[in-house]
Amino acid sequence: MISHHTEQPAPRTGIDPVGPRWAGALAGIIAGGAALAAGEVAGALAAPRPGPVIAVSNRVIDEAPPWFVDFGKAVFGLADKPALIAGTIVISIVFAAVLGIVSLRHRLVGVGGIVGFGLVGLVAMGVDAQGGWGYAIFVSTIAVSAGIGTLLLMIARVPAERPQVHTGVRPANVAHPPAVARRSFLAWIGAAAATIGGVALGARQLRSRAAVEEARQAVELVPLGGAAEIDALVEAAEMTDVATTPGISELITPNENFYLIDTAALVPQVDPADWTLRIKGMVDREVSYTYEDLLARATTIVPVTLSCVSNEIGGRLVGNAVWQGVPLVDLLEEAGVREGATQIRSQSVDGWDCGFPTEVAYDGRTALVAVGMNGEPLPVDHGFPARLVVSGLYGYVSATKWLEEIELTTLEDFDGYWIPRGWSKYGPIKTQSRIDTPRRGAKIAAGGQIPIAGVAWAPNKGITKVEVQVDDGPWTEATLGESLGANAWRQWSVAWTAISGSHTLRVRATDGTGDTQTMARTKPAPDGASGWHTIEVEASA
Ligand SMILES: Nc1nc2c(c(=O)[nH]1)N[C@H]1C(S)=C(S)[C@@H](COP(=O)(O)O)O[C@H]1N2
Ligand SMILES: [Mo]
Repeated sequence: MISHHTEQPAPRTGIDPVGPRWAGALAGIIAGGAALAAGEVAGALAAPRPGPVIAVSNRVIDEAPPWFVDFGKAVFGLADKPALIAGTIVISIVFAAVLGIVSLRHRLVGVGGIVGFGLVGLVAMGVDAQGGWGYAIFVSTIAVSAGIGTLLLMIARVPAERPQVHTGVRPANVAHPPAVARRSFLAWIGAAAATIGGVALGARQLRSRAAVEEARQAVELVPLGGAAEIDALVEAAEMTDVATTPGISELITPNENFYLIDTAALVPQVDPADWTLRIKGMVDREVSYTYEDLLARATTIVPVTLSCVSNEIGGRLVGNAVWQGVPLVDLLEEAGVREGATQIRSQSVDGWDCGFPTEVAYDGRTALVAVGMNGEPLPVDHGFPARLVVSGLYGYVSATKWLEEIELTTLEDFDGYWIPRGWSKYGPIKTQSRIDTPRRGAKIAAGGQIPIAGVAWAPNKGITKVEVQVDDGPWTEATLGESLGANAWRQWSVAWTAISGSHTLRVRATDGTGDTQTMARTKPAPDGASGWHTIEVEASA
């Protein structure tokens, strides 16, 4: 391990006898890369269990303070997860570079650092809901061995420091031996980097075998009589003047445009062939259902608007889809809910959970174990093979994706994932309305008639009235689109002729209980934003 250049006494010119830092850093980076790639390939052998990078990213999402997560969402938007994964890799690489530099003098510290690095991954994979300790030890051992081996191999090849030339003229004969060592070192680094790239690609390839999209494509939803009825209803509703207003939200949000919110760094891949839904806890008998069981019983089909509690006034974290599934109470009845079971807790395969009062499921509203979304099996991103959809509750208390377990418990005994993170225990959706067109800040032509239009929702209550106010004028009642039922949002439109100048447009909705949205503005935390969506536009001749 001692390289040739230490045979000579160290010159006193400030030359480091153990090699330059850049070389140490490179050796460390390559060692870190080798550890990551080896860990990922070992992890991919056990896919869909999460590899070390995803497991660590999952822990960051779960343990990070809310401001960190909010910051990530604000800066990266929908790309917040790829950004988090990239961040995990970058931090690992920087750490590895530092370890490499330290290893130039203290190899044991470098080795210890890699072991520490491996322990972080081990714990992350061990505690992950889709991981496990045996798996974690297997993957970490392989990763750490590859990391240490590569570090020692590379450090031993670090070239001597290039002599510092104070005269500004490089002595012709001095440069050669170090140059050869440097070239050989870089050749080793290059070869290792290529190997790491290959292994990483292999890991990706292996992991894609665990993807369930193919299994999903093969699923056939039960064709329902009701489906044709709903299709006809939707088709008719889509032809009204309100629905065809340019710029208005589509009545049914296509799956690929439906907002996505979850804490999974990598979308869980659940093979329906080895999946069951269990109902347990305060029940007379535990029951479990296979995917086939649920498919055969998924005879309820209904449009329901789903919203995220984080949706800002005027925001886009809301969508309306036609869900197909099994009524939740049918399954609960088969298990037999015991006296005193005041809360329904549900959990996903990746360990996320939430809960809502049992009485909500029994108050007559639509509450489904859903297997279909807009005529297709649930998209993998939206919870394949099954999820909960409870009309009138925000997603964070009800809409568990990749559903695996329903547990009857009490309100006191359990708080869902988001409750200790600052969100309200109860999450009824607040009645809301949004102006889709014109857009905020739009420049419009004065004198001509334009539509002001959008959507309003109060799932489980329904929308009965939408009103629009221009500047401080009177509230004008909008024309409503066809209703798809009390669970679905309603499109609305008003014709407006603007005079030159800037204008403030406001909207407010009234729901089926007769309540009109409050003008009092609140932030989304802790129980959903309130207030009227208000925008400014500019009209000119
Ligand atoms: N497994 C799991 N299910 C989950 C979540 C999650 O983080 N994990 N997030 C919930 C939240 S906060 C919302 S708003 C909805 C969003 O559902 P969507 O992504 O299908 O729009 O899913 C809910 N179900
Ligand atoms: Mo949410």
